[in-house]
Amino acid sequence: MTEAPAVAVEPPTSDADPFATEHLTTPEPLHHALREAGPVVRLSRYDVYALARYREVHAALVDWQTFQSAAGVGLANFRHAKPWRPPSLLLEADPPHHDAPRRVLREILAPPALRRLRAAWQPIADDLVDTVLDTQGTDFDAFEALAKAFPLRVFPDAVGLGPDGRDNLLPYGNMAFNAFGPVNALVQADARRAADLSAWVNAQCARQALTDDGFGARIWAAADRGDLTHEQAPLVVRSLLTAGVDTTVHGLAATLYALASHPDEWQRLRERPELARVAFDEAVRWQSPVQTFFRTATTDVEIAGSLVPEGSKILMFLGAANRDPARWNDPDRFDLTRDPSGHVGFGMGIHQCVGQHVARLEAEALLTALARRVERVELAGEPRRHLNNTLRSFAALPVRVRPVS
Ligand code: QZP
Repeated sequence: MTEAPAVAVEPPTSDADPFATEHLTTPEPLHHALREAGPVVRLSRYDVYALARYREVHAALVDWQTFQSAAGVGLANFRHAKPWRPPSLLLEADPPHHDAPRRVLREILAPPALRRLRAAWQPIADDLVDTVLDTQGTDFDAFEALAKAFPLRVFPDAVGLGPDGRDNLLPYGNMAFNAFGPVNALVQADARRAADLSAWVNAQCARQALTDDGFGARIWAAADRGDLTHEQAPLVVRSLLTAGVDTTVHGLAATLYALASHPDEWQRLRERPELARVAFDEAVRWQSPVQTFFRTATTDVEIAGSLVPEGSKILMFLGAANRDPARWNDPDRFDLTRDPSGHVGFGMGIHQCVGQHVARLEAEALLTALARRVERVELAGEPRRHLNNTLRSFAALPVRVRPVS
């Protein structure tokens, strides 16, 4: 990215609505059209700029000085519009404010801190798969039975939540991820429960609501040490509850969908269970459970010859970048022999998903359990999508399995 030049080309314009049902349901044709149209495309409907090629998405993600987050990473510009909730100290902040909360959460969610969870989660995943096979037989909904059930069994306990109201977690996240988009029918449908869901989540962030051995307690302990203020602590807990549930549920669903629809890749995983991590990352590349988010230009900036004015919202298409043929060989293929590292499904740069090690641990435990007990897995019907302005989500994933005899 460079300073704005004296002469800049007008970027091509599209009147497509990326948040329309058609594109949320099947995003690939729009992604292809946006990549082909040019490195920057103006979306006239929302007066924002779109990046869909890997090179520009990656460059914008790593340039936090030019592409800020503090004006919000949704369509709403916090410079002019009041956010729907107090901004996240991580997601909706830039350095230097971003740094302390990020450092605290990075330590708490780093691989060494997760070793105990690795040991604890594998038997829980094994038990879940056993129970599903015993009680539901060979045909079941892998979204409900596995992708949803496993994170909800392990993650709220790891945070240290109490037993009541956990069924609010997915609807709260669904609302938060819709809120990054325009105020369309998806956002309006959430409005009825918004106040109650927010009140419940906010109450769970209080110190006395959390057990003394979870991620939540460790955030409060960081405040006692002076690494955060006591006013910041509940908002950092809120980030775990917002970003840590729906993302992993739909990320695991994407992985199970990929494997169920690619029998040769399932066989490869069966032969080499250590491929579980690659399978998850390749599925995150291939489906991009987080499809889009925005940045805001802090200055007039030239992107590949086009001027993007100061204050503009810039929509980054992670899913399009993750299938850009200029970056990936045979990008539409789900392929466990490729190296998916460098995908932008977890973002890139200073905001890159701080919970990704937790997500990978959940995926490893669940895929390892399944690969031990299931010889074959295939789709038993069309998967059903759930529409969300940001998340590529599932409502049902019917599968048929052949258990190991
Ligand atoms: C959501 C938060 C892909 C991101 C938009 C996911 C996300 C990250 C952080 C938060 C929420 O801090 O609340």
